[in-house]
Amino acid sequence: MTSFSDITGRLERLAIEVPSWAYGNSGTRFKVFGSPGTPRTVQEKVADAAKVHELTGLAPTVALHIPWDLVDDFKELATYAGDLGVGLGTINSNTFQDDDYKLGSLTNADSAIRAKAVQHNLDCIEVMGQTGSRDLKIWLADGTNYPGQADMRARQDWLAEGLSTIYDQLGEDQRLVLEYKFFEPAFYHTDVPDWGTSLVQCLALGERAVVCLDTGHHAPGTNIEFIVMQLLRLGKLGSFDFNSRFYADDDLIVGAADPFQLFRIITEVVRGGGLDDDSDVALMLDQCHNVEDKIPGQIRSVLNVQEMVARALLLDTAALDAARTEGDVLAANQVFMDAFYTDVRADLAGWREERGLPGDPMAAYRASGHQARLAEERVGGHQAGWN
Ligand code: AOS
Ligand code: ZN
Ligand code: ZN
Repeated sequence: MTSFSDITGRLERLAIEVPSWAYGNSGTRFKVFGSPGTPRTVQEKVADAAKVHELTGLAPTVALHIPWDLVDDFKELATYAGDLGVGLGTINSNTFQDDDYKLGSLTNADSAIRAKAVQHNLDCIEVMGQTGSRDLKIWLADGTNYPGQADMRARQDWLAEGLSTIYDQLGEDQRLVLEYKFFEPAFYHTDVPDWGTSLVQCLALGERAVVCLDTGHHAPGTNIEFIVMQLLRLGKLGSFDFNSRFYADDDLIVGAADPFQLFRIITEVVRGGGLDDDSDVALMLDQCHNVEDKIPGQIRSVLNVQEMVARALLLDTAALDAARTEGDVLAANQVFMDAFYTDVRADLAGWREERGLPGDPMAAYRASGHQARLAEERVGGHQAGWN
């Protein structure tokens, strides 16, 4: 039987990358509700991310989105981040907001637009050289809204061609992480809609091309933990974009909609070695905090992941294996559910305090008055743009 003290070593190494855009005003196509204290600059986003890490010890790196987070000097930004106790992480390219990309970017029928999208990703690789980032994450909004609108097969070939040009420019220690999404903003077909497409495109590129699994990017009812298992088994799970959803890609706080699904996903991550010392699976958040304050929203998120990791690490794998071997269905399910229902909150709080962290980071943030200070200092933050 595993006890909490048996798992603290692995908990200690848990690192969840936060996205810069989670700290900006975001929203839906219906409305972006600004909130006081919202960052107005990349530096302020990094400072907010550093506050999350300061109170939780869980979020040592910040993912950037280019061009949203463009600065004149990324080395200076990396130094600024380092002074605050965090590093710059994944670089997310953006070929979904330029008017040229209305009919696609890497899959556009116009070779000049495809070349422009490739160049943007090459520019992101330049940024990676300055930030020291390992991962270039590519998510494409590419797709169509109507049957007949485009040649889906030609688009796969163009995609492969563009990704190959990008991949060839990566450094030996860098990776191309290809994210899939089953729909939105395109509604008839998406050019990287599922893990199979991302996988085959990555296999064609090479060993440093891996899949990003965004937990909000599947049709309702999908067994996401099966995909996690399969990609880990193939050595092709590069990273997660954690969030939660009730309907589509809602980008809500991870674990808020379905903590049991998060637990099931994490158990497969643990089973597949994704939390081992030598694992290069990146755990990242990809969320928007439209109606809640962003820093506490991110604190809640990383705590939710930490809690499910603790529960998954407490899974009695010996008892589970024995029940499975005996074909004892109910016993195996009970062992699994016992781990899920284990309340680890008090143990986690005590362990945090032993390490000089607040036992309850959410309460600590609330009591700090930090949000009110930001609202006062960041005049105009309320209207700060999308990112
Ligand atoms: C879009 O739905 C994807 O999840 C992207 O990973 C991400 O949201 C985008 O790059 C930032 O908005
Ligand atoms: Zn994502
Ligand atoms: Zn998404």
